[in-house]
Amino acid sequence: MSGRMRGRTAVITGAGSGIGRAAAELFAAEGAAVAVFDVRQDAAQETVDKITAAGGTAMAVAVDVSSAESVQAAIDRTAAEWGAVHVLYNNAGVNSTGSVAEATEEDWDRCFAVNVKGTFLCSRAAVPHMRKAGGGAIVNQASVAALAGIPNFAAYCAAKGAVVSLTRSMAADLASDGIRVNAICPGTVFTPLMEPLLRARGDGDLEAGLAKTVAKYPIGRLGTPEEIARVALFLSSDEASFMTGSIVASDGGMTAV
Ligand code: 1HS
Repeated sequence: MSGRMRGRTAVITGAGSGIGRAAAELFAAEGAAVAVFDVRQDAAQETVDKITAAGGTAMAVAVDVSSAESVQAAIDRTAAEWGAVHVLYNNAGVNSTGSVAEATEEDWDRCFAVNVKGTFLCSRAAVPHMRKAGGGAIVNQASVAALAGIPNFAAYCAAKGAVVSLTRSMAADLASDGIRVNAICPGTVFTPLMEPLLRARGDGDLEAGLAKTVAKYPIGRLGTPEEIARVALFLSSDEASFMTGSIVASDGGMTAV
């Protein structure tokens, strides 16, 4: 632990599981007070319990990132509790199913509501607090799906592409406020979000789906939540002080080949 987040308040969305939970634990270990946002209160509370058991500071906030009202209330509550919001990690995301020929309108809308609109709404609510604090850092969760066509994942690919474009737009708009905005494009990490895709890829057999997926990764394995969390920590920290508008792949070489 080197205290890279000491004195900072960090909001992490989707922090009740997967990469978000790993990031919440890591940021807290580095000294941040972490607002653990998740659509499931119990999942958020579990993350908070892990953090507090390790001596960190965190609070659980149930929030639907696709709802402007819910997001505004959650961000304002965080700022009221801790006096500031310095870091926002827009990690919450949902999957989609099917190629463009099969995807349902409902699936498409849900994918954009959470992955894209959620990023917009959380950022919009957090920016005034960051301005008040004299600056901040936003990290958006994109995906390798923004950089390469992933079969049977049309809405997700499109939504993550939008997150990349939104990241560049936000970086341009917010640089003068001292707010840096970057995106991570993780390769596949075995999290609850990924399980349905992996199972479908193996025609219902998770092990077969995992093997097919690993074959796409030159490094010979999938990523871990902790590996992506470390990239988010770096981008959120002063170590990345000259980085804004960057789209950072962390994908074991998947998009390099
Ligand atoms: C869900 C995550 O953003 C990864 S997109 C799917 C990538 S892969 O499994 O087809 O390599």
